[in-house]
Amino acid sequence: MTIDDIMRSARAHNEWFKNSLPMIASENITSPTVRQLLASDLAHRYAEGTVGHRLYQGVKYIDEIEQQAIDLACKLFKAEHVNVQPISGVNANIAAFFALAKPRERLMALDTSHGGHISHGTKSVAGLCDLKIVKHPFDYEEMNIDADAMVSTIYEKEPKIILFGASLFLFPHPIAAARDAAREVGAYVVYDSAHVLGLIAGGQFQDPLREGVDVMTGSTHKTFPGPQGGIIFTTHALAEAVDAAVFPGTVSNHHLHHVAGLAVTLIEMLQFGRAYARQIIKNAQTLGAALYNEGCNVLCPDKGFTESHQIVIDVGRASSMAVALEEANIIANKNLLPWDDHSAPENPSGLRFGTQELTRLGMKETEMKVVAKLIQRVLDGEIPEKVKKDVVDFKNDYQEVEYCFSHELGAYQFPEW
Ligand code: DSN
Repeated sequence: MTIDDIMRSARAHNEWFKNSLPMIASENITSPTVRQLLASDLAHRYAEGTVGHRLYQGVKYIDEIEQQAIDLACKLFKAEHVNVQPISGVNANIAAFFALAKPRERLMALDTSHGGHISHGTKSVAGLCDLKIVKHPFDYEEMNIDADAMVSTIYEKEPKIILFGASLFLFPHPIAAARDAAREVGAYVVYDSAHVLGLIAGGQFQDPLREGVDVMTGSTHKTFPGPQGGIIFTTHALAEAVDAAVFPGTVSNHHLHHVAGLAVTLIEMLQFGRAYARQIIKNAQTLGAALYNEGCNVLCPDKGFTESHQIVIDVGRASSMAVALEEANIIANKNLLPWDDHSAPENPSGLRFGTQELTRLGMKETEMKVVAKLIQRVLDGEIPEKVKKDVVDFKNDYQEVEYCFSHELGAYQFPEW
């Protein structure tokens, strides 16, 4: 392997995505300004500690940037306290669980087969913290937590943390229904906003901090279109415990170039977040309806398919379909559905699509109908290579990042390359 080989692969990747429809629901694309910051000297530095209380010298500008990011996040999310140091959403969850629960206490969370993230289960963060899992009761028809059964389970099992949020996340979760029971059993309410942080920022999904959560964790690169990273929001009362669980608890050095990129994305979202989030959801609902009208088994037709950035189709053989879509340059993922055989997660029946990145590239309802047709042709068995030609032609008109201030760089272009 030479440097040229690596550069060739990276260029090939950029070229592929330039000509593709990226629809993985957990991804997004950053603005040109953020991409410049990601390549800045900030990427090389250490700033262990908190603003004004660092262990190393050389951080006077880093302190300015991190304080700006904190202030902007507090303003955008109307939060009492924010920590911008977790380097991923999983890291944010580790810190939150570490701060709030002791080993062998109970975490009430969604099962992965019901859409829960892997870090909500014993194979990952919950296991690492030695937490005992209590599953949220799940309503297959509603594709949501069964609120009444949840309240009974809270009284019966007395979890220490009641966790909301998911990776397969179509509708807002019943936070308010859990609040009184949580108080009575002494549980903390935590919301993992990783997927929907950008929708919350734009005021278009539920508002967990107003609905009564104690802690909201998130990742900064899904519907929130920033650099990859994590974030934690909490109350003044829990601030010290959460900050200590981040540093020195679970992070040594945070990623300073990402913090700068996050600050810029927060400014972008203060300006454009409402319009962006609204369009993401409109696009998801339009895509769901268009696919449904084409004959696809899109989940939850009676509920308008979705209130988030995601739609899910039950296709039966999702693994081969996801590969066929990829051959047509439509990038999506197979997804376990509640009624699938959980012992064979590699052969699920669902396909999950997110509209947040195509929306960021300027697509609206008209374009979603075209995208639905392209997806449907592949699902109907047309040769992917044939569909790919039309995908490439169509994508050619969507090469700039919208909902931001600068357009000097194309979405897939790097100036130094
Ligand atoms: N696994 C990611 C997703 O696609 O939902 C979240 O980390």
